[in-house]
Amino acid sequence: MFSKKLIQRLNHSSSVVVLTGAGISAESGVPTFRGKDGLWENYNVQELATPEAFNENRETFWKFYNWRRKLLNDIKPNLGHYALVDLENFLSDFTLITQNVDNLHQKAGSKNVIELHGNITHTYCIDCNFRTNRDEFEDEVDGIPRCPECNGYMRPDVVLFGETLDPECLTKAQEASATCEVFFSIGTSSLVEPAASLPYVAKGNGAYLVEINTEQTPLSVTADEALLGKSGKILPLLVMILDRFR
Ligand code: BV8
Ligand code: ZN
Repeated sequence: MFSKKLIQRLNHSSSVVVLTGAGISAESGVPTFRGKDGLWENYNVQELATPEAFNENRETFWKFYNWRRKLLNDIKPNLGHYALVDLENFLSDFTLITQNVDNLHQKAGSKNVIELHGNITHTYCIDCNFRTNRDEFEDEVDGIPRCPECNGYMRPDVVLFGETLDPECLTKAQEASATCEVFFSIGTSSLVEPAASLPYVAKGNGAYLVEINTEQTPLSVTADEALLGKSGKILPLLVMILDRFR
C-alpha cells in the first residue's frame, strides 16, 4: 500500500505537514460537506454558511449551527485522528492544518493544530468581541444567543464563505507547506480556497505529496501517491509500519 519512497521519506524527513478536511471526521459520524449524504446536500451553502445568512436570517443560521454543535456533543475522534497524534509524537517537525471546525483533532490529543476555518465550539459577540466556549446560552432570544456582557448578537467563531481567513493562521500554514519534505492531504475534496492551494505550494517546493481519500479529487493527478481508502484504516497502518522502523 505504501511505497518504499514514502516510508524512507517519513523515516528520514524532519518536516511533515498534514492538511485535513471533513473526510477525516466522516468515520466519527460527522457528515461531510459534499459527499453523497453530505451536509450541503440538504442545505444551500449560500443560504447558510455566509455572512449574509447571519445578517439576514439569523434564526435559520443559528438553527443550522446549533444542530451541528449538538451533533458534535456525542461525537468522538476516530482511529485516523489518533494516528495523527502518534505521527506528531513520532516526527520531529510536524504541522497539522485542518479545514475542519469540529474540534476532533484537539479532542484526540493533537497539539500543534492550525484551524484554518475556525472552531464551531467557540462563539463570539459581534459587538464587543466577548468570547466563550460555552455551547449553552441562557439568554437566547428567538434561538439566537445574546452576549452576556453587552446583550449583542453572538456568532460561531468559524470562517464563513466570502470571509477572509485569519492572516496569521494562513501565513503559518503557507510557510509550513512551503518548507516541508512530506505533505499529506487527507479527506478533503480539494475545492475550497485558499486551503486547496496548500498542497500545490508544498509540491512546488519539492515536497513528496500524498493524498488519502475514498475517491479521486482534482489533486489526485498531482500527488506522488494517491492512496484510495478510509483515513481511519490507512493512517493507523502507516503509523504501525513506521513504528516497526523505530
Ligand atoms: C476567502 C467553516 C477571500 C464554516 C468553511 C478562489 C477560487 C475559487 C473560489 C474562491 C477562491 N478564493 C476564495 C473563494 C471563495 C470560497 C471558495 O473556495 N469557494 C469554493 C466552494 C469554490 N472561499 C472562501 O470564501 C474563503 N474565503 O478566500 O476569502 C475571498 C473571498 C471571496 C472571493 C475571493 C477571495 C473561506 C473558505 C472557508 C469557508 N468555511 N467552513 C462551516 O463549516 O460552517 S469551508 C467548509 O468546506 C469546511 O471547513 C470544510 O472542511 C471545507 C472544505 O470541504 P472538505 O473539508 O474538503 O469537505 P468535503 O465534504 O468537500 O470533502 C470531503 C472529502 O473527504 C471528499 O473528497 C470525500 O471523498 C472524502 N472522504 C469521505 N470519507 C472519507 C474521506 N476521505 C478519507 N477517509 C474517509 N473515511
Ligand atoms: Zn458583547
